[in-house]
Amino acid sequence: MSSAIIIGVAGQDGSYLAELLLEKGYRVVGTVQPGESGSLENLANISERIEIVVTDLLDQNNLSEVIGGYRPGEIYNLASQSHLLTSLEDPALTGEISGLGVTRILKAIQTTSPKTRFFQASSSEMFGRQPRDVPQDEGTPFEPWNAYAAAKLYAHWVVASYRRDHGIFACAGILYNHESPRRRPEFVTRKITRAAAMVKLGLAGDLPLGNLDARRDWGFAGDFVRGMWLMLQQSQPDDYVLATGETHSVRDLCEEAFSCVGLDYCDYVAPGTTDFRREEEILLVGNPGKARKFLGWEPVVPFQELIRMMVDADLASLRNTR
Ligand code: G4F
Repeated sequence: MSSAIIIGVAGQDGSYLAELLLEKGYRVVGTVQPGESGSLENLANISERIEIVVTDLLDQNNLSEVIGGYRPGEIYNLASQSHLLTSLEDPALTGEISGLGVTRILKAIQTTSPKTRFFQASSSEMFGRQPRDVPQDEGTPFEPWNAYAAAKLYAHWVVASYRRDHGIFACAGILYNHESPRRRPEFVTRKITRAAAMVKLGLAGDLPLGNLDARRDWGFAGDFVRGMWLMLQQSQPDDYVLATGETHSVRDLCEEAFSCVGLDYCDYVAPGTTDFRREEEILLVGNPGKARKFLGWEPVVPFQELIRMMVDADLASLRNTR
């Protein structure tokens, strides 16, 4: 029986990946960080079928015990403080978890379970504010602009060094924005789909936002976890961009979400009323050509369907809690 540890199983990506691996017949062990065991709602449907272990990315001995204890076929690291602004409130902790934490996992693999295959969630944020190429691919130079991106890049390069110097089967996915009904509401997609549902149900009247012209390459998290799994099934380890290759603006997102509930976003959205990176004019869009060619990976859920799925889920959960 195949086995996997998902580090950070309680988040959006962890829960989708756990479901995918269970469907494929894996034994799944999921880790949560100390103090996190109360927030497992994403796992509600599968909690009986996975084992949960508290693991601390700051503690080398603890990681070695857990990894050496299970010696799984695969480990996926999806743990990080992924909300950009929150991660920058404690940049040292961000570096500890998103950067050094990955080194500790790789060290534990090398010393206790060197045949384990490893996936690391890298981020398109590593390309910085003015990427040389549009769209970006695996050869685009990295120019991280903040502590979150720098920590992710440190981890990305440590993955490459363990692959090259220690023979570990380690892969990194350079992930563009990926969303779902399980996205936390501090991210802009969920903030908007939830607000559209609330306005529709008479629970809110307006939606303060930052820059409506900001653009992102938004895909569905369920498609992305399939890409992660595919990377670990290849004969050789490598890094791949996972992206849709399309961008939409925050304005498109508002238009789409409010139209799902039969409303015009212009009547509710107050742009420029949060100071959310108002100055931002970057064009982050990925070229998933390598993943398509070598992994046979395609994002299946298009933007409109993704937003519809999120609005419908928000409507359903708000109706349930009324
Ligand atoms: O949803 P966001 O907060 O995601 P962001 O910053 O792009 O980060 C996500 O994707 C990255 C990969 O590219 C990951 F590395 C990272 O971990 C995370 O998953 O913001 C999306 C866009 C930004 O341009 C932001 O400036 O929406 C813009 N925006 C405009 N008004 C807003 C708002 N974002 C938020 N969260 N809230 C606003 O009111």
